[in-house]
Amino acid sequence: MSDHLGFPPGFVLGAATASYQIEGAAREDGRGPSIWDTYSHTPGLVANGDTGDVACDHYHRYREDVALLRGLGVGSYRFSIAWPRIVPDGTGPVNQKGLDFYSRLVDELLAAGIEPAATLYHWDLPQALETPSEGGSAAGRGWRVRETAERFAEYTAVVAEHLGDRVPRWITLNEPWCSAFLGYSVGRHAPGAKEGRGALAAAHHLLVGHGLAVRALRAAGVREVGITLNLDRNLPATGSPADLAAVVRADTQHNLVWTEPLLAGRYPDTEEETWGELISGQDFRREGDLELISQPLDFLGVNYYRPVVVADAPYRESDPDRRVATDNRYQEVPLAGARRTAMGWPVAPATFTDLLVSLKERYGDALPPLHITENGSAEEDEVSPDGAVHDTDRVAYLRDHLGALRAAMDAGVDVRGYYVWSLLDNFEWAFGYDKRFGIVRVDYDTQRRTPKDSYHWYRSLIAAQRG
Ligand code: IFM
Repeated sequence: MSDHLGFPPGFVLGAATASYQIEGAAREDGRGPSIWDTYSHTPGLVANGDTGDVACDHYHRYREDVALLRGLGVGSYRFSIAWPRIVPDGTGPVNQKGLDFYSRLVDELLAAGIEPAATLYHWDLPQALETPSEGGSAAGRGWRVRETAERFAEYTAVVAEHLGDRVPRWITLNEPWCSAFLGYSVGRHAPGAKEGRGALAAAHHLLVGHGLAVRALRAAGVREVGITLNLDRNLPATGSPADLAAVVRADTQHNLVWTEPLLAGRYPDTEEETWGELISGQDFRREGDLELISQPLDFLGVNYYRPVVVADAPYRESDPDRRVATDNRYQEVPLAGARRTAMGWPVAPATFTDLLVSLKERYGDALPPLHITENGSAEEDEVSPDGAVHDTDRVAYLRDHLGALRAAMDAGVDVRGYYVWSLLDNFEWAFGYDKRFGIVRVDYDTQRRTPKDSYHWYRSLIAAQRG
């Protein structure tokens, strides 16, 4: 059942996870609380009241999980580091036990012949940076304030000093769109705020934090530095001028707000959109910020799952705070004829090729090499009487998206690696444990891991690629 897509030699085939989604051990070995602990423990915010307290218990079972990675044959494993394990209060004393955990994980990976790829921020902000703890030295207010970006750089420097010699690939932020807009505008992610302007400030401070972290990583002499964005391929619902304009709004808020400052050193300003105006002149902008944000990168991480079909929606100009809210800018409608995953997301692999090619067309030589840092699907998995999980839809999804990636490379896009999301079923944020993205099933009652058919398929693909 193997496919051979003929990726160039050295192309990385990997798998990805993130700290809060798999680690558990939320109150162990000095880890401080994060905004996701607070959010998930607030009744009504996460499906079934699920939390990351135990998750996949990876903190204790990391050796077993690295053995699964070794069995898979991946060249690289992307994991994230929980900031509150390293600096429990967001600023101040460093927790050696937290550093030791990641050090053990990295050594285990290296011993298995797997390159570690570390993400520094996959959404688990120390709670003290959102709301200061009594007697603590953090100012609070999360990414709304610049201080959080500065604390992020300090934490980055600590981690880089301890792991920089053994971890070759570093990702500063994962999907800052989610942190800024789901976290501070829509309220569907921690810290659950619903503020227009708060989201704008958060977006800018996340980018400043990225820039400061790049500097810290360079100072530590690490090999490769990048950032991961979740970029959308937005399609118009109809050819009407209103829907086409809505696509521009969607592209601007979802993609260009990040790619323009990072790759072109400016905020977007299109005929339809006024982000430059929204952001410039705000008191949180400082001279030199765009130079800091647009420092050269070794790679750009792209997470891709699905296209978004965009229809015009009433655009209420009256309330400036609501101008940045996603639901005030366009409306998503179903993609006719497409299968939907368990997330309700349409499956349309060719749009992956189109997104990657469009990035190359827009940025040309200013586009760094790409790593696909996440791609995968949640499916309604069932355990068969034989104990196996025959996840044929996920296999098809992965095969078709890897094919679409290959097509983009054939069209001239420089892509260096691909990480499947995810190695394990895990805590899918506001959806709790209901949505399963893993190529390995996790039974949350027993913590038993069962490789699904997709794991076996991916292993064959990797073996074929290695020749
Ligand atoms: O599970 C998430 C991950 O944390 C970030 N990217 C999207 C995935 C699936 O929703």
